[in-house]
Amino acid sequence: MYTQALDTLGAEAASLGEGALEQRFLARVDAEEKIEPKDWMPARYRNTLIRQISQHAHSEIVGMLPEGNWITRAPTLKRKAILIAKVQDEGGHGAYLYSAAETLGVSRDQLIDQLLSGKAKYSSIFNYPTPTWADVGAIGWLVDGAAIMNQIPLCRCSYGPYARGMVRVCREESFHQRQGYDLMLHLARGTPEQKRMAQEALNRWWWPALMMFGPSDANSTHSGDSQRWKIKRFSNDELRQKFVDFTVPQAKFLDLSVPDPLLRWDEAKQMHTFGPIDWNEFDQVLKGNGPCNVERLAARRHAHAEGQWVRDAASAYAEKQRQRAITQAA
Ligand code: FAQ
Repeated sequence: MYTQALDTLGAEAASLGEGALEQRFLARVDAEEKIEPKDWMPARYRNTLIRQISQHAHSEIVGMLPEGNWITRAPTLKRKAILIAKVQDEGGHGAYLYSAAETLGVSRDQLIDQLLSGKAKYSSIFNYPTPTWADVGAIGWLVDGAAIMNQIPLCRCSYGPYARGMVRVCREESFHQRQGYDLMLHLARGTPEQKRMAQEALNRWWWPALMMFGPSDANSTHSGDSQRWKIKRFSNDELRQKFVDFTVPQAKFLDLSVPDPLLRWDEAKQMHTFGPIDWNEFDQVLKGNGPCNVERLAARRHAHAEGQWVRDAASAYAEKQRQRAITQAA
């Protein structure tokens, strides 16, 4: 646990009032200094980070499930090895992110309880099903693609542990995106039936991928503070737009159609305009009514219960080591 009393300015920090501390904090953020766990930070900054980082961690962990569903049915040994590595990477990302959240004074057990009790949010995207092998390609291409677009700027986030964690996560996500695109390319250039599968997967994942970036800027409750504190460097709509502009040419190269009849290239603005997002669908998924919300939480609860013996064994071993150290020191 870290406390404000451990601020790197030591006694000087203790002598400053809340207002002066906040001013100093904002000046450090403006100067692009990283805020570290032991530094003074406003409670709202700390809570915003705990919220975002833990939601991000939960997303990585729940995000293992839709693709994990295909590990036993991957069509070749090579694809299976790639998929196992990718799903394992996502688990690793969750672990780094829980560690980053812990530096803010919250315990991993608390965070996991919040996920399993249904109190915590995780990304809407992982509440959609993966009925065909092409969905694995669409997730890598679109979902990891969207994740990279959102996470590259987080490498410059003002909070040091989160920013540093993101550097490695983004490198791995790039590999994930490439393998997804490669899979889609093989299907799109395969038999007519394979190409149809690829198109249907794009149809299923396009709009949920756009929703991943969060509500429109007008409805984003946290963006103002998060951008002021340089946690977020771009707004939800800015990142969504970048994603569309980046991904539409990739769909063209695959010779697949983006399922949006209103999608146009605006020559004057040098960007795509696109049709309205169904925010009602997004709200329903956030409320727990998406196609797979119940299934995803049930799978996590089952995995957690099945892992109880591992946690018990690790605790018993740690206790044995502690007792041994006491005996040896006596
Ligand atoms: N789903 O005010 P804002 C991945 C909530 S990782 C669910 O705009 P903020 C890797 C939001 O929490 C994917 N809830 O919020 C992978 C807030 O609720 P609250 C996850 C959402 O935080 C790939 C409320 O709406 N990535 O894909 C969503 O400023 C493949 C108001 O929203 C991250 O978590 C949503 N899509 O901006 C793994 C990145 N959007 O807390 C496996 C880090 C918004 O007030 C396979 N997070 N909400 O109850 C972020 O960048 C931000 O948190 C945003 C949302 C941009 C997601």
